[in-house]
Parts: sequence; C-alpha cells; structure tokens
Amino acid sequence: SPATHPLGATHPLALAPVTGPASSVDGFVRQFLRNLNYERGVPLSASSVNDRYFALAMTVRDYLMARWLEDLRRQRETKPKGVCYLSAEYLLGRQLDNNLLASGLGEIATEAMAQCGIDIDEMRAQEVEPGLGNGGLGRLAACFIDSLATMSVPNVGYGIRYEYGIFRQTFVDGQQVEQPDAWLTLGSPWEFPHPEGARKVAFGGHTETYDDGGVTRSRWVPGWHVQAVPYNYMVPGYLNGRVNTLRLWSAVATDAFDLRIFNSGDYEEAVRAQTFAENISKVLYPEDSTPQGKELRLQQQYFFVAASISDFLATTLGDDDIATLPDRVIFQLNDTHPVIAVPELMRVLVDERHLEWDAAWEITKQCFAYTCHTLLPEALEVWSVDLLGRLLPRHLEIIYRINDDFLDEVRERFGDDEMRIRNMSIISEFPERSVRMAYLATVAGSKVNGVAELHSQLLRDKVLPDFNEFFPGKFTNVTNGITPRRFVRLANPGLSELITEAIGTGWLTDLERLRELESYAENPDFRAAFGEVKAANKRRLNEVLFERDGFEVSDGHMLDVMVKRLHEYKRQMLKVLHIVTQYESITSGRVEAADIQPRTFIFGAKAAPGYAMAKRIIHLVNAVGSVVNADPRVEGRLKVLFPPNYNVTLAERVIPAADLSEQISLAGKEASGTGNMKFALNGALTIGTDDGANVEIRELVGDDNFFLFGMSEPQVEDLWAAGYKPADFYQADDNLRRAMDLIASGAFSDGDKSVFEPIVSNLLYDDRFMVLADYSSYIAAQARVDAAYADTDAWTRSAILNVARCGFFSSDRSMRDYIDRIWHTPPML
Ligand code: B1H
Repeated sequence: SPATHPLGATHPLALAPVTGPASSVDGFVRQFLRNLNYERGVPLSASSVNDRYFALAMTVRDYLMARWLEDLRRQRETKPKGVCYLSAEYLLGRQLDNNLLASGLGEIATEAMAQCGIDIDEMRAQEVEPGLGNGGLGRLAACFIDSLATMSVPNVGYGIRYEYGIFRQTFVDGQQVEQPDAWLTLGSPWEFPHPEGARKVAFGGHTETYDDGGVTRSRWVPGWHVQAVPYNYMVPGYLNGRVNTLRLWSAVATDAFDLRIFNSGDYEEAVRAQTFAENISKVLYPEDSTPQGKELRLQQQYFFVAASISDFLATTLGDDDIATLPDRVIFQLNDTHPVIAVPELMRVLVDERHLEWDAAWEITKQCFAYTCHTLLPEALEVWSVDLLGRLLPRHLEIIYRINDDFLDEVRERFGDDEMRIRNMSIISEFPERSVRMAYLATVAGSKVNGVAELHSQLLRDKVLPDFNEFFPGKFTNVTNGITPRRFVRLANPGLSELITEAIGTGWLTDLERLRELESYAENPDFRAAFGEVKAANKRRLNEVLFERDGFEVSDGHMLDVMVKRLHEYKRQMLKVLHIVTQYESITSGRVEAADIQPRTFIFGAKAAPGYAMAKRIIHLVNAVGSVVNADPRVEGRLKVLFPPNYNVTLAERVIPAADLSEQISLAGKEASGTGNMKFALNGALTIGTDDGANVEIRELVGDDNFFLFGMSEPQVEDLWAAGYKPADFYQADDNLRRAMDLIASGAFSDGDKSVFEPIVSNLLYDDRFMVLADYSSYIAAQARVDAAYADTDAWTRSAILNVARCGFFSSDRSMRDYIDRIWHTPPML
C-alpha cells in the first residue's frame, strides 16, 4: 500500500520497488559517472581524488539503498523487538572496503574503476577512518553492529558524531604530541544528515511540583536547550541484503537559545552561546579506562542518550501503548557512559507520560541491560551530586528515589545492616557525595554482564558481591568477539583465500567451521602455503611502514607485536624490559649477537594526553628503539619500531603479519582484550598472562600452542596481601637489575639520568601492576618462544591450530549469546 511503501507516495513510479543500479560493471560505471557529474558536479577529466572517492562511495551506497529502505519498511510494518545499542564510542575503521564486501561488489567495482582509468587502491587510501572511539570498547561496538546486521537482527546503534575523533598521534623527539583529528574536513560520503529529525535536549534549570487536576506531579524547568541532529549511517550485513542503522548525534544551538540573546542585542554573546552548544559533540574524550568527571563529558552522555530515547519513542514506538515498550526494545548500556538513560526514561514515563512510579520502574527495568568493561576501581564512573544536580536536577531527584526504594528492599532482606547499606547505596558519601553509575546500572538493568569469563567472575565475586547476592541470576558473562569480515576477510585476504580453498566459504558467517582446518595443520603443503601467506603479509606491512613512516624492515625476523592503548596495567614496560635485557646481554658481551633470534618488535599505542607516566613510557620505547636500532653491535638482529598513530587502519595491516602477540597485562586487570582474538585468528601465537579472554584462548588452542607466564589472579591477590616489595625482585634477578640499571644510567637518554628516573623509581618502589614480580617468568617464556620459533614447521602448525580453534571469538557468537540470554530479539527472517 502507498502508506507503507518506502517512498510513501502514490505516483505509479514511486510505487515501483526501489532497486539499486544494475549489478554489472557497466551499471556500476554508469552510476559512478552519474554521481561524479550530478552529486560532485565535475567531469571525470577534471575530478580530484576526493571527487572520485566520493562518487565511488556513493555508488556503493546506491546499491545498498534499496535494502536499507526495505528493511526500514518491514520494521515499521512488523514491529519486531530490536536492540538499541547505546555507546559513547564507535571505532568504525574505514567503510569503503567493508561496504564493498558486504554488498558483494568488490570485483565489479574494481573492474569498473579500472575501466575508468582509476586505481581503486588510491580511492581506498583517500578515506579517513572515523576514529570515534578510544580502543577496545569502541571497536567492540563496531563489531557488534556488524554482526547484528549480518544476523538480520533489528538494531540501531546510537552514539555521538564527534567532530574530532581520537587525536592523531605524532612523535617529536620520541615524545607523543597530539594533533586534532579533523576527520570531516573533506566531508564523509557515508552519512545522511537529517536536520528535520532533530531532537531538543534540555539541561540545567530547576524542578518544581504542580497540581495536575488533583494529582501532584514533578516537572523539570530547564535552563537551556540544544538541538541534537541525527546523522544516519548504513550498517550492511554480510551478503544478506540487510542494512541496519547507526545514528550519531551532532549538537547545534537551538533557535530559542540564540534568539533570546540576540534580542538582548548582544551579537557576540549569541555567537558564543552557539559555540557553547556545539561544543557538546566537538571532541571525543581521549581517556581510555579513566573517566575524568568533567562537566562537558556528562553533557555529552546526557545529550546522546536523551536524543536517542526521544528518537526511539517518536520514530519507532510512535502512537503504540507505552506499556508495550519492553516488547519493542532493549537498550544495551555499553559501560556506564550512557547510564543516565535510566533516570531519563523514568522522567519521560513519569513526568511526560504520567505513568505511576512503580509502573514506570517495571518498564524501565525490563528495557535496560548493562555491560561492564572494567575492574579498575578508578575506571568505575561516578558523578558528583553537585555537578549532576546542577546539570540535571530532575534526574538527581529520580536517582535519589530509585536509591531510596532500592535500599528499602535491601533493608527488608538483610535487616538494618548499615555497613551493607552503605556499600550498596547508589550514592557514595566519600570522598565527595556522588552517584555510582555502575550501581545505578546494576540496580536498573535486567542483566549485568562482564566481557570474559574471568572478568565476569571477578565482577560477581569481588566488585559487586552484595549485588550478586541480592539479585540472583542477574549477573552473567558474554565473552567478547570480533567480526571476521573486517579482521580476517578484509585484513587478511591471503589467509582467507587459503581457508576458503580448504573448507569452503561458510566460515565467514559460522566461524566455528574453522575447526575443519585442524587436520590441515598436519598437511605439509598447507603449512607451506600458510607460511607463504604470513611472509606475504609481512612484505605488505613493510611496504606500508616504509610509505607511512619511512621504516626499513628487515627480512627473516620474527614479528613480535604489542598494539593497544598505553596503560600501566597493560604493561608495555614488561616488553621494554625484555628488549633492554636482550640488548644489554649483547652489548655487555655475555651473548653473541649471532646467537640471538632476530626479532622486530612493533609497538602501537596512544596515551591519554593527561596520563604522564604513560607518555613517559612512550618516550622510553622510542628512546630504546633509537639506541638499539643504531647500535652496530646488535648486527641488525633486534629492531624496535613504533609507528605513530596506531588506529584501525594500521591494525588491519599489522595483525595479519604478526608472529607473536603480546597480551601481558597483570592478571585480573584486562577485562577481556579483543586484539588478542584478532591476532590468534590471523595465525599469531600468543605470549600472555592468565587474564581476560587470554584464559579462554589458551583453553581453546591448548597449552602447547600458547606461551603462558606470570602470576594468576589469586597469586596476585596473595602477593599484595603478603606485602609486595618490588625492590626485592630487582635485587634477586641479575638480568632485571642490569636492565633497570641500564635505563637508569641514561643509556637511552644521552646520559641524562633524570629523563626516565620516574619510571625506574615507580617500578622499584610502587609498581602497582607488578611488572617486576612477573619479569623472570616473562623472560623465561620469551626463551621458550625463541626455541619454538626456531622450528618453523612446528611453529606454523601451532599457528594454524590457533586459527582453527578460535572460531568461538566471532562477534556473531557474542551476539548470539546476548540475544539468547539477555535481549530475546529474534532475527527478522
Ligand atoms: C575498556 C574502557 C573504557 N574498558 C572509560 N573500559 C572510557 C573506559 O572514555 N572513557 O572514559 C573509555 C573506555 N574500555 C575495554 O573494553 C577493556 O579494557 C578491554 O579489556 C575490553 O576488551 C574492551 C571491550 O570490552
């Protein structure tokens, strides 16, 4: 019918099904030229690289459009339950190749570009990746929405369209310098702005009660507003004709906001006000794991969450009974960043829709579920009551009421156990009165999950044990996963081809089928081919590193890679100590360079701009690299490379080339890790602690195919309890002492002992993450790595088994777990 037709029009032409351009090289060329001429306004002969990139991207979009419109129509018609993923971060990576793959247009597009005399690789290189996330948490969100589309599950990803994503990292004299990431300067062909769909978001002001025909109600009288403008992005499923939506919000000043000030005649103030409003979506906070409690950040959180709930209610629930909301949506809270959505939904239900409190609370509880991504105490987000009350006064009242009701229930169950009440209160009193967002999420959420088995267990037993006792069955685990489309098929075409030749194509959507590769590990021809793919991936990486950073990479080296955010708990310092130990053993003449297994160490890591120790460690890595790489005594057998600005695009090159994956966090600190999964699935062996998802990787690949070292989490606890003295470990281990002394001597800082002194003394006298305690075990494990690598064939066999046994880590499986145990959102067939 016309009303339900995607175009919603009655003209006969509008009633015809929406179709993409003809699926042929000719059809593609025609549409491409059309886009170049009519959308970019240029002829091919005078087009810039950016024009051609845009026209190409738009052509891919055009093919996906019919599917997108059709999916939206069907969802309007059948009203299925869907997932609203609420995440402050989406670390998407480049879109062109992904969307070519999902639409099956790769070959057609390559041929079409060739016929137009265009090198499609140049188009690929033109795309600036949207870096709208910090690290694992943001990339996880991107993998999840890819999987949901591929599994035909209705989903909208809601987030913020930051004008500046994660900073661009440069090094000046080995030290990190941050540059703004102006990813939108040349525009983005993938976004669809909808200013007419803007939602108004309120802030500040005060609350009051009023009489509503005999009923006393509360209401919020806000002090100011901003407009949230949605930008839609296609999220295509892999070759299944499905397209979901990612909707990112951008802040602009409201007319009312400006007008009031304009009318006062203060033009400059009005423009300032506009800037103030638009600041909200200006920049991603570059903090991974340690939220800073800044007001602008709370503004960002409320801004996107309020816009998203309002958007869902207006565009999807529409006129349907609000009581049916739990049948239509689950809001998944990606960490605590969107948790202000809980009081916001309560406010909408109670203040705007006039539901009774209890009825509203019943609905709210069913509509939320919460994923925790950390254990670090400093990472558990709190907002001071003072700040929250100023910015969102009505929400603070609602949080107080939720807490009062909750603590009443706790009292009913456990009696007046004041210690317990204090421990479970959503409001903490020290060091300042504040709202514990993780507690609020736990009380409100229908389920609370950690992101790997060990993490979920520690969350239950160590971080929130009282809540686990109070809410039996609420806590669960969903181990993270990664999308095999981007991180195997696109990043590693050589390996993908090899796998497909062996076991067919089904593995890309059913990754457990990689198990069928196990027997191929015993096949010498397959091992040779696998080894050749790895070698080719290394050559490909070398080309990229030469082009982007001028690095000359040596052949015949083991590639040992540690890429992840720089954080003390991840222990990049342990890696540095290993390198310095090897270097010192050569330069002191105790070991012949010729007896050392040649290795290239690759680091990739950004430090939060305010995290001084992390930045110092970056400086040290670069300093060690300069000295080691230039020292002739090393005979080129050790090489340290630290390409700046590690991002998704670089990850896609580095990971497929790696031999060894460094996953060396202190046990109990890395919630999951997802890089670890990407490496294993690309045939790198892991050297790692029993932490996060490493535990599950090792269980799956087997001890023979994994280099385990270090204390277990209970051993870490015991050592802390016994009183950890790092200096004792320094005294007891000659190699450790020599490595630390060499750093302290100024050998890597032109003789200036002060430069890295804070690192050395931190390790000796504090060492929160027990680097020194795990050092000897790490060095021993590295010796086992060297020995194993010497047997190339056995190493390759292990690498193949890593690939074959890690199908579990597909984000499709993660999504299946969420769907079955938390969301209950069946696919739309
Ligand atoms: C993870 C964060 C994070 N955990 C605060 N927590 C942020 C916390 O901007 N902030 O304030 C940003 C990010 N990120 C990571 O999540 C874990 O450290 C990884 O172990 C895990 O694999 C990843 C995905 O679950």
